[in-house]
Amino acid sequence: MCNFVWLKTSCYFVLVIFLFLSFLFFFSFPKPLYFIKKLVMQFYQLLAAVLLPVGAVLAKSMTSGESINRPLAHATPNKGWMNDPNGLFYDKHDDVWHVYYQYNPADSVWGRPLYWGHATSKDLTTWTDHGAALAPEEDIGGAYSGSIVIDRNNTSNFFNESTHPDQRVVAIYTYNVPGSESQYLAYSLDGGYTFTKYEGNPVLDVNSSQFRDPKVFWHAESERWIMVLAKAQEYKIQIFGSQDLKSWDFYSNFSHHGLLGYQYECPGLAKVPVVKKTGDDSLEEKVGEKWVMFLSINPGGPLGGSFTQYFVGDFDGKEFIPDTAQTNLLDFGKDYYAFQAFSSTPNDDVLGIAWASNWQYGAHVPTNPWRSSMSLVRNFTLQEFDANPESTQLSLYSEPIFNYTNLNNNGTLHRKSNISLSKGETLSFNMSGSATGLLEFSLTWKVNSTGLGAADSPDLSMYLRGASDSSEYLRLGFENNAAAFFIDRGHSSVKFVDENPFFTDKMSVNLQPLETLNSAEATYKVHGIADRNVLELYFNDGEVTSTNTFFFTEGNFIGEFHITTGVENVYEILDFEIKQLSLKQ
Ligand code: KTE
Repeated sequence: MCNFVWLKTSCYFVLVIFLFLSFLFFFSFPKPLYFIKKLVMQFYQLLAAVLLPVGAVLAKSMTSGESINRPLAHATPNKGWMNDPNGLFYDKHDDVWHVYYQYNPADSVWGRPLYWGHATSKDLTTWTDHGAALAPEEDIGGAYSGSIVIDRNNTSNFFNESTHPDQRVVAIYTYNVPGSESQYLAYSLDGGYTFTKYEGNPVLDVNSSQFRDPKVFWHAESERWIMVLAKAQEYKIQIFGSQDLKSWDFYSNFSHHGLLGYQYECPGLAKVPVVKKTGDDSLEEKVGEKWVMFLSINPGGPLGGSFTQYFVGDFDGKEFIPDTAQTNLLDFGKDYYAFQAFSSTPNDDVLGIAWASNWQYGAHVPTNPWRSSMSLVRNFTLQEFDANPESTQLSLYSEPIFNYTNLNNNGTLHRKSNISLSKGETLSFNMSGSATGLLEFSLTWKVNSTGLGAADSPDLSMYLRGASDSSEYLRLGFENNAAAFFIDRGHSSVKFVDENPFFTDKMSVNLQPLETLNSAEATYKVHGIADRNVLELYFNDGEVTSTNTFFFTEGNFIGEFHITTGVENVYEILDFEIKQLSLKQ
């Protein structure tokens, strides 16, 4: 699809070069032919006035059909519909990461028969799509969400020595037909590419139509497989235990916690390392572990539609006990849902992915012939977070896995100096020449609030503008009086952005200082990755995140980054770097 872009660009290029060369040629004419030159020049001006826009329309018409704003470093299905991440696992033997997903290959909206799609990666950044891996029993059915475990000790007895212990893949998923949801097993003898259904399915059936999304893990302390799954509309996360993945004993309910919304979905339970920053804040040392219960809600999210929350507590092998009554948002954006953690990660790191969309509008976003992408993989740890001057909380911090191995750096612009921005001054970075749509940036700024009155626009703003049409842009920024970072994704000529009533265009995130220098000065940091139609923002080294899709006209990739302020002597850019990246072919 990207050769369409080159086709469009090269049409333009040839046209401009041809006009330029012919102007040069006629300028060199001797004086006596001046009147001919004048006539010809007028002809060329007329030609340019007509051809260039026509060329653009022609070129664009050649690119319609396949949407060319497909993200480069976020997993997307080649075609069809994607939601929830499923069955995430790391194959230690082949050093391959596997992502499955809720998949409708027949259309770019959710529908039955619903499959598990499959993608793999060696770098957790670039993905290869393998299409459908797990099919429902009947066309009226759906292989709904679930998880995968590596049954190294063959407790299920599905395997023999011919399957390497690191590749003894067992999927546990909900088989849904209208009116019934029960839990099924399928195992793979080829490392997760094809599956055989267990002939004893279902392994867990409580005669319910709202009983789904099993997340299973091995609990070494009790030597049991533990399953958490949703009794969705009773607001229960039910916990079961098993020795062989086939027979399950009910252990406990974790119910009516957090925001209930319409229903519970896609729960997860993971043991998360507690880390402390040491010395110069770059190193982290592990000081303990706590258990985290993840839970998705849809609809009923605080920003509308879907969202994922989490609770911090302990797990004794049967029951999850939260430390407090507090629930937490896993991400403060609109497009981070159905989070799932990987199985069998190195060092048992807690790495996970969410669906980068929202049920409120996911079926209407203007991409084709596919819809939705996954988020980047994030590495989660628990750290002390100073919520306010008198309280600290144990909070999830996340760091994006953004591996450059298979990416080209198309150019880095870096301003590492203390730049005090004066009112209305703009710091501009232009990378439009080779806009790929994949940008990574990092900005650390300092606020001196002594100069801050009730000014009319006390903000620090960043404008991320389209390379070929700068009237389409994202506006991000920080406002010290509100102690909040804002995201504005409403400036686009794409109809969906303007017309969809749920595609919230302005959001914000409460942002406390990364470092308080004194009573008047503090520093803040944002690390962002924009990938054609998804923007992930990590604040203060991952203390809080906001993930949002955005949609510009096809091919109008972000190429300009402008930083400006509406007040005098308040904001200082301590460090700014921006990288433009592309895929290695
Ligand atoms: C699906 O809209 C319904 O019909 C649910 O709210 C979506 O449910 C099915 O997607 C989820 C999971 O609970 C299901 O297993 C899966 C969450 O595609 O997105």
